[in-house]
Amino acid sequence: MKHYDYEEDFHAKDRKQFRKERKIAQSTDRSKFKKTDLDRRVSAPEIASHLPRGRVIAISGEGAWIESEGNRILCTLKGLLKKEKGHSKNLIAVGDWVRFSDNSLIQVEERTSFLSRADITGRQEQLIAVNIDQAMVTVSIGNPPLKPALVDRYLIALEKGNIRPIIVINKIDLLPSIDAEEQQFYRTFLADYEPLGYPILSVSTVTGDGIDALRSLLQHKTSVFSGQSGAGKSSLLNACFGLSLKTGELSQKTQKGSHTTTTAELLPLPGGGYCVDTPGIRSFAIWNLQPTDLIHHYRDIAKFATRCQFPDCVHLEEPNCAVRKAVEKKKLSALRYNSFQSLFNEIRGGPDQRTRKKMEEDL
Ligand SMILES: Nc1nc2c(ncn2[C@@H]2O[C@H](COP(=O)(O)OP(=O)(O)OP(=O)(O)O)[C@@H](O)[C@H]2O)c(=O)[nH]1
Ligand SMILES: [Mg+2]
Ligand SMILES: [Zn+2]
Repeated sequence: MKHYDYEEDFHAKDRKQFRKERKIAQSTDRSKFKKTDLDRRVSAPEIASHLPRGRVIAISGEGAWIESEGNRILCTLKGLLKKEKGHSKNLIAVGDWVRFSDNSLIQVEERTSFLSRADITGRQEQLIAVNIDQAMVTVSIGNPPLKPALVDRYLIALEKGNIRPIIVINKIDLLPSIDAEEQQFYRTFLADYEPLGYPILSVSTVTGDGIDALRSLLQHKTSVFSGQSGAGKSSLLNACFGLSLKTGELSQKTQKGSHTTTTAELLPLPGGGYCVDTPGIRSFAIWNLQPTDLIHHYRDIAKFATRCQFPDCVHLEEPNCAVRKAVEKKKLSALRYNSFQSLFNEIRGGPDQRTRKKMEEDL
């Protein structure tokens, strides 16, 4: 049997047609733009297969807790691994598969996915969890209030890290008691974000709304819960699986979360699956995001961008910007455009570090 190296050989007689189709495909193809950062990671050197293998379930000041064949072992990072530290704030993260020997980590396996952000200095990457299937981007209504710009930051970081996003809107029981404007904001959010194609769940640990649906999404998968402090990440895990993770009241003074969960931990779920509960974030700056790449992470905006008058339009002030026109005509979500705009200005390096930090906190 003839071996065909390329699809093109196979279709030799339709070559002309094939070329035409390829040209069309290439003109609409975004694959040259690398959405995930995975391939930039160095692959692990030859696996030390003679050593025991385990998974990082938590990291504390003393070292990393590894689970291996039902045992929990505290390991430290020594020698080899420490030298590899480059732009990363943390060399290993919850979810890593490792090889270890005599309570020392010897090797970290290549990751299939990761959730990371820039640390507070903006100069180092901080890994939140790795080797994860899906992330529950946890937001709430009431307190803390719904923040679409924060959701968008997660969507971008998750796309870069090859993790499926699921948007979880908690505290839906508060809907009747929040003011009319906020209620409308929630509805606009749903209307604007549903077309993006990510699953969105409205849930409440108080009424039990959406808890069954959330549980079934979590079952048999490895997930991470991330979001602002006080959004109810730990409460949701407790409600879904009868766990007793510590939860905390919002601060009476600021109505902000009280940073109850202090370390990320990989938890086995009853019935199968794993979940990482993480500490609430104060701000979320995306690691390694170039201004020119930003638009590719906003598919809805990118769709209009090709019609702008100037090919180098950045869709802020330029005349005849098709993106701004689409917002004016309500063909494009103002929530999405606003977050694009502020994130673009932020990563373009406009504001100094202090202002940037403040902007992130004000999200
Ligand atoms: N009204 C209402 N309150 C909720 C709901 N879920 C959680 N809460 C409350 O929100 C507060 C914060 O809950 P936590 O589960 O500690 O929030 P968290 O996201 O884990 O916070 P950190 O660990 O600090 O990041 C607690 O007072 C919960 O009782 C809900 O569905 N409705
Ligand atoms: Mg918590
Ligand atoms: Zn434009």
